[in-house]
Amino acid sequence: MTRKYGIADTTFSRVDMGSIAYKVIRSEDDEAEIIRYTVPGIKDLPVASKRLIDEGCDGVITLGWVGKTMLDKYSYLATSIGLIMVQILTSKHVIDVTVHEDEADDEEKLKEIAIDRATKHAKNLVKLVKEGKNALTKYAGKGLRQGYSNAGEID
Ligand code: RDL
Ligand code: RDL
Repeated sequence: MTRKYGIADTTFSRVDMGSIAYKVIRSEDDEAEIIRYTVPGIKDLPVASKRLIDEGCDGVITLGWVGKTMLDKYSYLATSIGLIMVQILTSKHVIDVTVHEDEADDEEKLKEIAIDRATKHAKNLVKLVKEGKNALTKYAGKGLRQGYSNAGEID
C-alpha cells in the first residue's frame, strides 16, 4: 500500500518550510503520496492535520511560525494542545515543527533554524511512518536537537 504523508503549513510563516518538508519526504520515500494543505496561521493547523488524516494520511508534519508577542505565544500553546488532541483522537503522529521568532535576533539565523528543524523532523516523520515504534530507538538518549546542533549524550 502506498504510504501517504500530510504537510500542513501556514502563510504566516516567513520561511517556506512546507516546500522543504515536501522535498525531504519525497527523497526519503520516493513512492509516497504527499498531500499539502496551507492555512493562514498556526491555530488553523489542528483542523488541517485532522482533515489530512481523515483523507488517509499515515502521518502529518505541521510547519508553524510563532511571533514575538505574548498573544502569539498563547496562540502557540492553544495550537500545541490542539495538535496533541488530533494525535490522540486519530492515533497518528502529527510532528510539530515550530519556529519561534524570538529564537534568534537575525533573519539569517532564523532561516537556518527553520530549514534544519523542518528537514530533521521530516526525516523523523518518514522513519516513524515507515518503520514504526522502534524506528528512532537507536537514537534514544542521544540528545538530538532540531534547529540546532545536537546537545549530545551525557556519559
Ligand atoms: O483562524 C485565523 C487566525 O486566527 C489563525 O490563523 C491564527 O493562527 C493567526 N495567529 C494569531 O492570531 C496570533 O496571535 C497566528 C499567530 N499569532 C502566530 O504567532 N503565528 C501564526 N498565526 O501562524
Ligand atoms: O512533534 C515534533 C516536536 O515538536 C516534538 O517532538 C517536541 O516534543 C520537541 N520539543 C520541543 O519542541 C521543545 O520546545 C521538545 C522540547 N522542547 C523539550 O524540552 N524536550 C523534548 N522535546 O523532548
